[in-house]
Amino acid sequence: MNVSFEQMQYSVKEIQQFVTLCISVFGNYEISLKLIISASSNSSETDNDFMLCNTSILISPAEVENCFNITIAQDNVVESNEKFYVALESDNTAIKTGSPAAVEIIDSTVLTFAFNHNVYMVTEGMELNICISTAGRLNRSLEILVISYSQGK
Ligand SMILES: [Ca+2]
Ligand SMILES: [Ca+2]
Repeated sequence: MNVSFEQMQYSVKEIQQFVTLCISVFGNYEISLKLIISASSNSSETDNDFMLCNTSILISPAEVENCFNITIAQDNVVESNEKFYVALESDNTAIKTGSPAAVEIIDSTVLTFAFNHNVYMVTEGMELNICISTAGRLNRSLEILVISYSQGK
């Protein structure tokens, strides 16, 4: 009998929180079969960018499809898209497993900057301290330009 992923490529946005992979089952058998699921990362890190909740699944007789979820972490880091591979294995030689499926995680972290206040007041001759708050993280440094202009008299 043969088991293989329905799609060779899956794509998920980080914000969607999980991706569903489905396996097609071809062939007849009379007992439940255990399949081992493993993931290997290319650019993403296991348990950091995604979590494989189940490392095995049981396929019952007469089942022609079995789906499972992989949790995708919303890590709040602005980064490139990441990719990992999911493979099926079985220790039963009667089961033929198809090729691994690739999952691409599309980054959805947005970096935002804001001043802590809309209006600042300062006495003449004193120094004004302005703070900027950020949401989202970058794994490299970034230069932002601050400009000032005057309004009114
Ligand atoms: Ca990530
Ligand atoms: Ca991210």
